[in-house]
Amino acid sequence: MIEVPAGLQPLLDDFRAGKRIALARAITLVENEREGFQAFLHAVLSEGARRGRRLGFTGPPGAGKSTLLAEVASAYLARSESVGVVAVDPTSPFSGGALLGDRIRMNDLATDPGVFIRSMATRGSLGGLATSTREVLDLMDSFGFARVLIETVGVGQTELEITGAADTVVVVLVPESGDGVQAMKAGLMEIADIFVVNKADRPGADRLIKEISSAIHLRAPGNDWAIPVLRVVAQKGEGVPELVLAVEAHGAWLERTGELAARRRGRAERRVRDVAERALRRLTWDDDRVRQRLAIGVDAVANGRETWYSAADGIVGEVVQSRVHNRARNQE
Ligand SMILES: Nc1nc2c(ncn2[C@@H]2O[C@H](COP(=O)(O)OP(=O)(O)OP(=O)(O)O)[C@@H](O)[C@H]2O)c(=O)[nH]1
Ligand SMILES: [Mg+2]
Repeated sequence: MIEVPAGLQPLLDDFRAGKRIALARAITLVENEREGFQAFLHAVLSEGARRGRRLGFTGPPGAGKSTLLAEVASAYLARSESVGVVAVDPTSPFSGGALLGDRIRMNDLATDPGVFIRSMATRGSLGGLATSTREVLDLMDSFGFARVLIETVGVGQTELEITGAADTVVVVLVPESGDGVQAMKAGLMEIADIFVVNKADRPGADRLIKEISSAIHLRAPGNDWAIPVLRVVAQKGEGVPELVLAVEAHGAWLERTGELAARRRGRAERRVRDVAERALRRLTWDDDRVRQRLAIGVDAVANGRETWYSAADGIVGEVVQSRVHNRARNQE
């Protein structure tokens, strides 16, 4: 699994040489889980800790996340920091036009040679989405961007999970009625490192800022990062320099307190477990004897002679047996 197939070697060379086209192809390789994708990831990730700072933007549909992300990206580009962008579009009927809209809004940005933008559509399988998005972020990191920006719509658990892959999470809300309450319900309160009240050119911004600020005070003490609530008009770039400063301050806090290392460790643990569990699943169902045991177990359950508990127990027993057997054979 760790050996990169010979066919992928040219792609690996181009990726290492920093060619954009190779990054785009590598992302496709990973998204489609084509043969050798894990070996490819292993190869580029084991080359050292080239880690970009990851900044996530989340919030309700149409809150101005893309507009804001483009502004923040421009600020980084202006100081010669390269930027990778991953925009995740949920395939929800409510945001059918999101991809096209993002393309238009990010157009100016996309012509800058310092930036690389990738949109990903969510798939049917929830786990699939979370997994491949994380891997695309890994690719972005190892390609060597100084900053990796992620946009997700804060609508469901999966989106929250992806946002959890960021070092700093910016939750973008707008003064439309009930947004603050909505945010708390959607679990956005728990994941925010920075709040942005965008579209502050519209009425109700002050009330929302107050609402969020008092909700923050109700949160459990002990966390000594004071979550800022920023007033922003992304369309005009107002409040963007303050946001960039807040992101820096949060980054410094993460490092000072050891929280950055803790978050990355937590992420690493989830990833190792994920990959190990996937490998175990493959190992289980790729084994002929296990599949035979499954068929027998299913019949027995259908006839009322076994329950799924005893049948599953039999399968686990078979997997262990099979491992012991293989190990003994390998040692001969
Ligand atoms: N009035 C006002 N409109 C804004 C502001 N920022 C963005 N918009 C507009 O809000 C609309 C949605 O902006 P986007 O940046 O696409 O929002 P989004 O959150 O990325 O949207 P989705 O990705 O579709 O969820 C666009 O028409 C923007 O021009 C702002 O500060 N004030
Ligand atoms: Mg968007």
